[in-house]
Amino acid sequence: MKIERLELALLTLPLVHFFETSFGRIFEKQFIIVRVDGGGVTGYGECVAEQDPYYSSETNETAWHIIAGFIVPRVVGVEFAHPDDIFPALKAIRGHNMAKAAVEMAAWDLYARQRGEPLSRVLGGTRERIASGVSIGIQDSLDDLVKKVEQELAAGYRRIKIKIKPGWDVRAVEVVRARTGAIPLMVDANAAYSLADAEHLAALDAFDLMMIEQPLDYDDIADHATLQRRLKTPVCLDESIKTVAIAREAIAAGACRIINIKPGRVGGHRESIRLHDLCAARGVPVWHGGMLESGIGRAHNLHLSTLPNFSLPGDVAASRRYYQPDLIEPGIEVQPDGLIRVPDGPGIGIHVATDRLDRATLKRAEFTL
Ligand code: OSB
Ligand code: MG
Repeated sequence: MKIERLELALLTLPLVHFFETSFGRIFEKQFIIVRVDGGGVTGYGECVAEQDPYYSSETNETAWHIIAGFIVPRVVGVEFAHPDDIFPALKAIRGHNMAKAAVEMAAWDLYARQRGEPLSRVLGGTRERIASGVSIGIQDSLDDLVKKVEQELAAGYRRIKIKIKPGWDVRAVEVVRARTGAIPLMVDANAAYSLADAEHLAALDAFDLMMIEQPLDYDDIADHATLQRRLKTPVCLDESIKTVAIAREAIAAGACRIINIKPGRVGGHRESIRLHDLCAARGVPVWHGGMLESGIGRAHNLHLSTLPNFSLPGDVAASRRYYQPDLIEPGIEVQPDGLIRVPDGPGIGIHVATDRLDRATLKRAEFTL
């Protein structure tokens, strides 16, 4: 497989509804789409970096800089036997996993399309449908939050995650539990707490949550281990799991009982599969996270979620929850039973509406051999 041409486009898309986490509130998403061409076939990837370096240290500008200046010279015009070989070929570039993943994942789509096989099969997936959950941001009021939860349950979603932060945590969970009953419920703190809050976080143990995601700082494995010893609720790590090696240490330290996999955070599909396999071997369940992706990134997530140890519903919801219209046609839909059917056409198996992509594009660059 050879990438003969690589194109970058920086896009902006308005969100259907604002999204608020402990980092702040956003009304639109800016992101990079990577298009690769080879052998008359096209593949797509999406970079999950955001405008601000809050979720991770990467931003769209750093990703653009790293892809254009350092990744392109190592992949464009280079013959690769398999997309597995791309991440190791980028070893000299330290970090910048979101930039690497965007290119690597586009190459997987290209490879699968060249073979005429769905990406799920090429990745080693074993399911045709995946269980879908939703992530609900911080709202203006607890009433708004309950309304949102009820709306998503009615749409069929199998698991509800609510974002928490100091001042919007125990009470929010208590109200949702009281009003919606024994639903599969979890919370995500996006690193908003410290170990000094352990006592306060232990109050969440009363609500039978599936897990608490990333309560403490993004690089604080040791404190998560201390916290997990004090909580009944399983800790799930997101931001902290930047590499497979860190995951191995986190599991050994008892810092988490569940791991959220986002290919952008670990460098693409190959590293996600390695992380998935490590967790399977250690008896740690995983689920697929989300980064407010457009339909292109979402389709990649859908295919990766077909691997067997993705045993918990992920944040891979219908595309229309975030963007209307989205960049793909038809959109990704959740069935009334809360499952999403994985496209079975070649590659990611979706059609990119290039006219919409062009309209949302702020800047573009092209690289050829
Ligand atoms: O922590 O999982 C997170 C969105 C942006 C950045 C970080 C996170 C999220 C979400 C949304 O929770 C998940 C989704 O795409 O539905
Ligand atoms: Mg998270």
